[in-house]
Amino acid sequence: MKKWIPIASGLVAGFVAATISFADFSAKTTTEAASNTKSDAEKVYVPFGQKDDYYLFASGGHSGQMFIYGVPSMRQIRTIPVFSQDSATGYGFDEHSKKLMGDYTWGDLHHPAFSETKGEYDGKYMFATDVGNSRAAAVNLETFTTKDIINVPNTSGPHCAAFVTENTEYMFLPTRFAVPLEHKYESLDDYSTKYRGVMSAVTFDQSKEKLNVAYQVALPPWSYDLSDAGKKSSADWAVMTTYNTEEATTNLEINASQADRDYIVLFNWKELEKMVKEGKYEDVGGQKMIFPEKQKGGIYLVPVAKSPHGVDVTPDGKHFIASGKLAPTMTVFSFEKAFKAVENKDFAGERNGIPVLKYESVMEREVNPENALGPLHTQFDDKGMAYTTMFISSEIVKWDPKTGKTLDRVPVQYSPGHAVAAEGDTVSPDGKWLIALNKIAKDSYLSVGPSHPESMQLIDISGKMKVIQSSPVNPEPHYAQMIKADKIKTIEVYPKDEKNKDAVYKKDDTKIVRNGNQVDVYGIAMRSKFIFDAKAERPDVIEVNEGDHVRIHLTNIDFDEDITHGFAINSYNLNMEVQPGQTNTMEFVANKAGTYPLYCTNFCSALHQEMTGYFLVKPKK
Ligand code: RUQ
Ligand code: CUA
Repeated sequence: MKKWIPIASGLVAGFVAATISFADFSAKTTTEAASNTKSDAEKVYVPFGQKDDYYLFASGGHSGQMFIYGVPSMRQIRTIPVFSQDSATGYGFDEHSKKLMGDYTWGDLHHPAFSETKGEYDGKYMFATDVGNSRAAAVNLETFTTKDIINVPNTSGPHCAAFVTENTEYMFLPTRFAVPLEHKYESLDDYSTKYRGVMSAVTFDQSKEKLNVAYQVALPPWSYDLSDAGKKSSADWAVMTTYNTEEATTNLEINASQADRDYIVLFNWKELEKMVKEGKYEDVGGQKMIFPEKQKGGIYLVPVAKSPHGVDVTPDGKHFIASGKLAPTMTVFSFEKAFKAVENKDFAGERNGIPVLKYESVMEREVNPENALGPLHTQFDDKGMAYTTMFISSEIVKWDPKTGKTLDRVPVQYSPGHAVAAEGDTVSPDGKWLIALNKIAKDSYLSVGPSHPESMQLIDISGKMKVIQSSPVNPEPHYAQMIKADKIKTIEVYPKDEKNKDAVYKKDDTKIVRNGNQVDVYGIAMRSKFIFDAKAERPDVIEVNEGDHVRIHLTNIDFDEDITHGFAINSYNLNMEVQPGQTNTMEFVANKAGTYPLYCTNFCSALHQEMTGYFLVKPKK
């Protein structure tokens, strides 16, 4: 396979035009594939009756969803709707999820992050942010459902998230786009003075399953790209990369790549927390906003080669590694050196009121693997070795952060953004499997027209790196995390909730209650019928008047794993799922008179086709 070298003169052009020379790769024919050694095939083959060792949670990008795969089989198991409507599960149609989604119907989900305990994934929750509509979400991993979504005020595009601290104290959401505080109108001529990049510290209350913005920091009007929380000795700290410190307001492609250096923002969240406790903040639209130019301490800048992208903390928490994007360099920085520089006030001046640490004082080594271009993100194995994606030269480079020595490299097809190793960003990576999350899949799968899926290539890292499996994935895996399968403890059925006023578990308790033009249906779904009012002549019929405000509460009383029911009303654009034991509510105005069949959308028994009824809407006159 020919190695791709950028033909465009500058690296900037190379990155932008990194649509790569595809000439030499085409999908292997079946015969060629058969020549794969049997052991490779065996490694990824999970026979029927056995299960995968890992769950992979992949970001679904602008699909607004999260995709769940098994590893090593690379078979997709589930899609979790988070920021977008999903008629398969009724997400965005039933009351709870409609409320969560508010006025939005889509999202751009980046960077899923597991909740952590002592720096290890604990398998309880998954968090993610929405770059498209500036939200954050929490997904419960007992049920694989979205439990909370918040709009994050004062921010635009929290791309640089979510990365949680060692014990899920916070996740930090710095933003990609600078905007004036409170989203006010301000001329772009006043960009440098009126615009801000805001970092939000978000907490999650597990008992209430609620997210909350604890405080915010008004950072300079730069773009914040990626972040990572410290570990062990650096656990109180977090780091994030910036670009466009030029404060360009147009043609960023060129104007944001002028300066030779941008910065890593280094902050101590314990210090910031203390400032908030001491009242050292201002109220901005109801948020506690820290202004670093007024409240000194806790935030520092570390110069780094221009327009960095990823920044990753090593498993031992001693170093952070910035990846160049436009500079072909991984820069290893030392937390210890940074702490010393902070302590000794070893500053090289200030930028926007924030002290700048001296590059030489904090930098430990610059690593430039030969011909490797476009380093973006780094993951780790159990020996502390680093695996960095090379977007432009389309490969993964394995190297030793302690020596900078290149140890191995493997080409991938093509243009990897992130990569993910098994538990690869925890304090104890497993040292098993690495998956390259490739932006371009050209030639890898059967063609589906001009646009292709993205590709995830499974790499065996137990010896010399080798790609041994590849799986298409829908747009767009910005990042993924891989967790040991036995850490996830799902429930089989929703437990009875006698306190839930909407729930009905006995046929005799079903009823239709009218209050003025408000109609509440307390019904049951079971194999293979709906019962809305057991005492009625036709228990599976709901009759209302045109204009009535209708709430249909349905409880699935099949306490039997996987016996899920759907509930749709023909031509009313409504569908929701009621999982085993679950109570779900659908709310709408019956604004169309007529006769509308209702039916179960999930094939649940041999008599599923019989699981129907009628929704009758009497015309006004
Ligand atoms: S970014 S390809 Cu949305 Cu994580 Cu680096
Ligand atoms: Cu219930 Cu089909």
